[in-house]
Amino acid sequence: FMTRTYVAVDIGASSGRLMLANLVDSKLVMKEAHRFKNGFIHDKGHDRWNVDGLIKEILIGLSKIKKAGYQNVVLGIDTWAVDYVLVDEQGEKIQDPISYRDTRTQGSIERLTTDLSKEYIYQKTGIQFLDFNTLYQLFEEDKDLLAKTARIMMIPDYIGYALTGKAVTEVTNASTTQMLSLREGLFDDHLLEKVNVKQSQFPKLVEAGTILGEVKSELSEKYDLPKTEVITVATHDTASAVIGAPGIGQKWAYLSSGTWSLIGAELNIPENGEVAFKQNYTNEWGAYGTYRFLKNIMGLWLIQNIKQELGDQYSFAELAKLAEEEPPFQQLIDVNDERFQNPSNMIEEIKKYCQETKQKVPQTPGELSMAVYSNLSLYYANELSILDHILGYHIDSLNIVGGGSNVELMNQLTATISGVNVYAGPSEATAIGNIMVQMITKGDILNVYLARRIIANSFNIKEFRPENDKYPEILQVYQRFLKSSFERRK
Ligand code: LFR
Repeated sequence: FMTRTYVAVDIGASSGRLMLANLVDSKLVMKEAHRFKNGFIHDKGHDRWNVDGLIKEILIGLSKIKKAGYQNVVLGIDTWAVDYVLVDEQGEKIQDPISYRDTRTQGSIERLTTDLSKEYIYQKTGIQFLDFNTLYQLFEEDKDLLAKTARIMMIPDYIGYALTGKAVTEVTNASTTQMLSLREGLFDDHLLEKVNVKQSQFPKLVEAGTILGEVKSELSEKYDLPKTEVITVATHDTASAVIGAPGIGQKWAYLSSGTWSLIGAELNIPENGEVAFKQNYTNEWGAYGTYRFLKNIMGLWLIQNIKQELGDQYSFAELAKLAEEEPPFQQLIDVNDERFQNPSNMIEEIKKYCQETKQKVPQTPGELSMAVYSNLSLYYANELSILDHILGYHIDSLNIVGGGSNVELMNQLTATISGVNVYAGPSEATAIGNIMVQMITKGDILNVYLARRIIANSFNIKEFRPENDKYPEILQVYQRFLKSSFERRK
């Protein structure tokens, strides 16, 4: 028995892909149909995404799928969060969207919260304070452009609109704007007013797992596409990744490891109390009424930049191999320090950081990679203990998904330092979660619980157990270090 064919369009900050999927005898079978690069470019004073280019790549991918013999597909789109496209009365994009890494929002949190307290915003929204949240981006937006704006569309919603002509605002991604009210489930008027936008500028809110519509016939004809039905999935990539995590263990946490590392737990009720606020945990909305209680960690962004600055002479796998030849924990780095968000040169920034903190300066590609991997692992282990503290129970396993789950060195270090079993894989969890929501919407799978069982049975998930007493004390040392680092940052 084989189901119909599904396509996941999954676009991250550094690359995008179209994955083809079927259920064959209750196993999920996936293959890549098309892959392309993504990245922001500096244009007209800002770092911007080439969203038209991304749409073009999707159309190219779909026409390849048709050529491979598929006449009929279902499709879902997910991308990174917080960024948006301004659309005018005629339904045209006003400008290329500005990237969340653009410097325009530096200091915006402070500026916006002079008369609206952080506590108030957190109580309302339950969303972590990141200076790139849509709230602060809109606060810094060009007022003339906003006045011309008929609709504000989040990136994946805009792509869906460009393909089908239908506009919606999907909630998992909308929650990352930091403008949705937890209590009402709608955009909060007070916050909208603060940034000069109106409820009516957002297309209607929909849950993940709703049918959007068919790809426009003019596009189908021009690009020779299969008949394509678009479903609004969990359009925030991290929300899709959480659905795509197999959920192994009793009290499991996930780590979606890509450009960002998102670590946290899936909750049925939001946790926006004082400790969560102080620890800057977020309650992003998940599919099917869940909350993604998590924290953003700078993630493989550090390695992606190092790789690029080394002229791409090493692959990620080669960098991991070189790192393995170096001893871990040669220096402690607060990987979430803002200075690593968009430095002009990552390698130099890391070296400077080590000089300023009077630590050994990593020099070779292996030393630099090990510095990043070992500090990311430490940061993960630290967050697991914070999660235990906030949630009031012990997390007993960590499901690492995404590209970073291929780095065995980090999986093992994380297990050893945290004392928790790590289950690594699938690395394509985001595309898988995207597909699963489509399959549930079309009735090929009953619910998320079964979807996760199918995922666990379809992919090779590796277990990493803690190696006892290998690095005694290192986590405590790191915790003290982070504490003093936070104090410095304040
Ligand atoms: C990961 C991610 C994170 C979000 C960041 C910016 O790709 O979506 O969840 O905080 O990108 O949008």
